[in-house]
Amino acid sequence: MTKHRDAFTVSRSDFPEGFLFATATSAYQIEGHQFGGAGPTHWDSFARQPGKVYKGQTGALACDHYHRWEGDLDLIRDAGLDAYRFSTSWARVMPDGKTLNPEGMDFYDRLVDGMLERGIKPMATLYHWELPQALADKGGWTSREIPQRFADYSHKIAARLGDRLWSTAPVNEPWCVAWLSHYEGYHAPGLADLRSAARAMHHVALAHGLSVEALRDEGVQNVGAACNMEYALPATDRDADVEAAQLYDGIYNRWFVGAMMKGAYPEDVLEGLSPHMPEGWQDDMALISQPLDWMGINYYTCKRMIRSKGDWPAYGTVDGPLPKTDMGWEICPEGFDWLLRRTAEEYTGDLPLYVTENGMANAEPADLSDHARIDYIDRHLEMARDMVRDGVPLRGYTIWSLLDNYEWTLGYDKRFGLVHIDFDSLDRTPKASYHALARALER
Ligand code: IFM
Repeated sequence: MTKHRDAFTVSRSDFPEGFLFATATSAYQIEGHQFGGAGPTHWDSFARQPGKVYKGQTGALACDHYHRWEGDLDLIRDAGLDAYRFSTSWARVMPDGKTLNPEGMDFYDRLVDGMLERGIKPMATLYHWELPQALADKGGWTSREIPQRFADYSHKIAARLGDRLWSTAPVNEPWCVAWLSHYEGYHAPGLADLRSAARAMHHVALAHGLSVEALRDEGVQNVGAACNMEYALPATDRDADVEAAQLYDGIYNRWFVGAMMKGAYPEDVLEGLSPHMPEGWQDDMALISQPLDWMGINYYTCKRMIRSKGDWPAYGTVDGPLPKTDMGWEICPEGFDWLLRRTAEEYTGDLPLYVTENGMANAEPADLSDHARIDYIDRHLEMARDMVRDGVPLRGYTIWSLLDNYEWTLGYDKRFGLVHIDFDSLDRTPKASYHALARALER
């Protein structure tokens, strides 16, 4: 049985003054989408399809953060965290994707003020996956109309909240929005089609570019991005497996950061995707690569890749030897270290980097002594500390997640929170990791 740490070895004083410690959630995963006039989303429709989502669960009630947000912000403040990465819900602010719902916008206005009153920096993300169903009906991310709509929504958010946001990122985890949802079929809308995926891979990047432009137009400061990355390892040293790992790295890790930072998609990925790309995509690259103020990376795990039979991209994964989280994801802080250093060296240079998500799902013991989570976070923080000492311009670290919440396809079955949610009573109970974190941030 693995012996886990029950306290953090790393503390705030191991990092330079101003290094930001944050926690994150997202709108649909915690708010309770049934409240406040929010419109139907493609996740509601996806969950109604048999077998797509654990027990057909949705974000209708979630953690009822919509009514309990003040207590939740108190929890962030009391842990000693500096910032809160939250998302605004497109379907709450614009239930049909285009018409403003004042009640929805007012909610985020109160939320942002609530953070500032508590000394918490608001880190906003504008799209964390709840596409209004009305826009899904128009083809969703396979359609070029959706990035244009996203720009309108970005303008509206920026005009109302932009003066008080500490940072803003347009799209959370573009790879998930595009590839996981249109090629792997694992997230809404659940497509498994290369042509749709190629279109989504470009339209999501375009949405980022248009949104950055809208935010800049409205005078919003400190604009960045939150790209997820996975460390791709060849399962053997066979050339075919090495190539499979490189291609996975290209699709997952290099596509969006390459587009945003260099204005170019990786050539090895274009070999497979270019026949399916929307016409004239090259003309959008300057818009997509306009300057950012920071780059965010979400990191959880590594994958061991093999060449498989079948059509491009013809790769698969095999099980690895490292201990796993409750998601079945290997715990691999080495990959975190490698990906952050590679991103800085090859893409972002001196631009500030933030870890915008890192954390683990854990099946907690009844007494909420989630030492496995303390261990996971501490091991990644050790890597972060060493990177900072080595001169990597890493400026902050964000834990996913503040609360147990709706884990998409896996419903409420997987728990990522520093704070336990009883999904019957909706009571919040801080876990051992929450208390240990508060102690580490005081030191
Ligand atoms: O819960 C998700 C989140 O919505 C996006 N990043 C990964 C988390 C864990 O799977």
